[in-house]
Amino acid sequence: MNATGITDAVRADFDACLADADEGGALELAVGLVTSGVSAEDVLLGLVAPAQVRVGERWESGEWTVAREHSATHVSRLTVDAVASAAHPPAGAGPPRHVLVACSDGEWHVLPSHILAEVLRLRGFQVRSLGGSISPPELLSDVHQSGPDIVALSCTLTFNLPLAHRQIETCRCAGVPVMAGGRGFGPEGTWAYALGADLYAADARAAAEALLRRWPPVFCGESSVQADAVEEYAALVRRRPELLAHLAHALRDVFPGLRTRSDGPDGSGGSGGSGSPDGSGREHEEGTDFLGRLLDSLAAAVFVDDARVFTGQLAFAAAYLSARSVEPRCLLAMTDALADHLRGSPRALDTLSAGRRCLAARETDSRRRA
Ligand code: B12
Repeated sequence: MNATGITDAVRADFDACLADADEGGALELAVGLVTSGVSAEDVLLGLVAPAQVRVGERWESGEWTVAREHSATHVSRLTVDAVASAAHPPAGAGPPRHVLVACSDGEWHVLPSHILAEVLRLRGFQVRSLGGSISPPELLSDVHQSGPDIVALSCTLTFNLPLAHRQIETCRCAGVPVMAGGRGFGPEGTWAYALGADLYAADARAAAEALLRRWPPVFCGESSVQADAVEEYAALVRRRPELLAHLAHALRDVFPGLRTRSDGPDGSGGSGGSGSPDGSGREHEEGTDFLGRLLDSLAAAVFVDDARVFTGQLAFAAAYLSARSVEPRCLLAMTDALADHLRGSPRALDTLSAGRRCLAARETDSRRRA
């Protein structure tokens, strides 16, 4: 039992509800905690959020299918809504404090921002929530229409960082400060500050407390993104289709999914698009999506000038592939194939070298443990 009254047994029961897609059981358990006196904030942050981390681990390890992850996340989403409705937010005292909660462009991890929105509401903030991925022009338009005091920007995936930068700049132009949060902004929000965010908080409770401590929010962030890094990033984005086709061809015998489709004469996979009738077209698409995310992580690492953006993604990819009995050595082949094509991109080459070192260290480590 911890200070919140949420015991390990309660956590295990909630995990079981997620595993069985038991909506009724999950809601009864979570709302029951609130009616018995546990704060709704504690239920959201001490029960639902950590359960979602375990959902991610079970998917990553191959124990759960994507469908099972989806159904569990659906139950968590319903639980967040039910817990928020069962709680009584404080009656509005003082001037209204408007927070606009949005996800970074390309980001479909909505639940973290949803939990943040509910926690802020429970603390008396007036919250408008925009859901998943939103482009800078759409964000700007909403900022103009709704007039928030601050934008709370959520980013889970590091390869969305360059897009988050555009959103932060957009808000700055509109005269609205930005609070950033979510795992994508890195340890202690390192990359949030690098992108010019005015404030960072590690979780929803810290976010509410930081805002209550220092209201109204002010501009204090400054982007440290370098012009030559942006240039090199932009070149990588322009070359993405060519690089992806090169990787798909170079790795067709070592990377899952790629070899199952007949190669066209240009090595780009032919013109059929849908692949063979046995469904290998889909596998090919998944394989190239996977490589595409690695390329995007390399570009994001170049953008924020921090190889950890790429090495973190490689570590995830290696664990994901190992859990599916695929030799993570294919990732080393990927760094080599890319290095061959990126001779004119010094930052990308440095980042790829860091990636190689990270993969080599992982291999030594797993050999030592075997
Ligand atoms: C559910 C889920 C999904 C769902 C999301 C559905 C939804 N409606 O949200 C779907 C199916 C869409 C999905 C897709 C993908 N996912 Co996913 N997903 C998850 C999972 C299991 C849970 C996310 C969640 O709800 N977390 C719970 C919240 C509460 O956690 P949190 O981040 O700690 O949030 C707190 C703080 O960060 C903070 N916070 C968050 N935002 C903000 C904002 C501000 C301003 C502040 C101050 C604070 C703040 O407050 C929150 C509450 O305290 C995570 C696992 C995990 N560890 O999170 C993987 C995970 C994030 N996903 C992952 C991956 C790889 C993907 C995909 C790339 C998979 C694929 N093959 O397509 C796609 C990418 C989609 C995209 N472009 O966005 C990986 C990422 C690993 C990596 N290094 O890249 C993870 C970590 C899974 C894993 N263990 O491997 N995913």
